Amino acid sequence: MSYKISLGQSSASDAASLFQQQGALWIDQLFSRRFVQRLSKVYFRKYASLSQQELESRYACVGDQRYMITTEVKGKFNSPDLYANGHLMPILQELLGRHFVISSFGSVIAFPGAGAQSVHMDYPPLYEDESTCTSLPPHAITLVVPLVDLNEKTGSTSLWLGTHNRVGAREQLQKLVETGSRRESVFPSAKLGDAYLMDFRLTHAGMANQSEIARPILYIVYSRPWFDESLNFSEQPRINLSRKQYGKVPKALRYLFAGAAK
Ligand SMILES: O=C(O)CCC(=O)C(=O)O
Repeated sequence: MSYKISLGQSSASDAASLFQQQGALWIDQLFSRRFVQRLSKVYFRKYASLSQQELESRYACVGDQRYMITTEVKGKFNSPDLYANGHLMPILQELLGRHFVISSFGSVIAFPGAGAQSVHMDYPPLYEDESTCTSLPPHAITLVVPLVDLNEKTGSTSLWLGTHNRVGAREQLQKLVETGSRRESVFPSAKLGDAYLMDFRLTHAGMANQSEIARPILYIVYSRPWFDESLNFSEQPRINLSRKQYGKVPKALRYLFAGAAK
């Protein structure tokens, strides 16, 4: 079964139920290509030119030549078109309930020559018992917005569909870490404007960047309001939103940033 949808052909509840089955959803042209081109231009100017020393002192290294950068929520990045996309909000509401918030907001950049990332889940399981974890609805979902076209050269994200709700996925993950095999995974060849969602429990890994250009992806993690993601952020803030920029968030959407340090 495919995990890709086109807007206009799927209702929010169809999209949500496909996501629930697969643990991932690739949404064709969720954003306009032009909008993402603008984000990409700003991102490359501000972040892709940081020296290795700057990157290492400020941000987590999440693989070979791969860094997690908390991008400033400012200018084009401080836009409801990005963090409160009108097509996405109803899908997230179905999956995370009405009171979800933005848990973290940043990017992962893989520089040319970066090797494949080690296979992982984004967070340790909430409960020891695997069948408890797999029977629960999602508690956190990552929205990935590629800032270049993703393909086998630039490298996408390998996804093991269905692992978010499958008993046995923990054991499988251990084996994948040992073997490095990508055989049972799929990857979205997402074009600028496309986006994909991943359940926090999904097994996945960034692919190698075999191209000559840096490959950044923006991510926004949406979660239930009680979820605390701080384990992933020992080296940097989860969200970089100044008081001034918070003032630019429309009042009706400020609840999304309830967890941002201001
Ligand atoms: O680089 C990617 O495609 C995925 C990155 C990722 O999954 C992570 O850093 O947790």
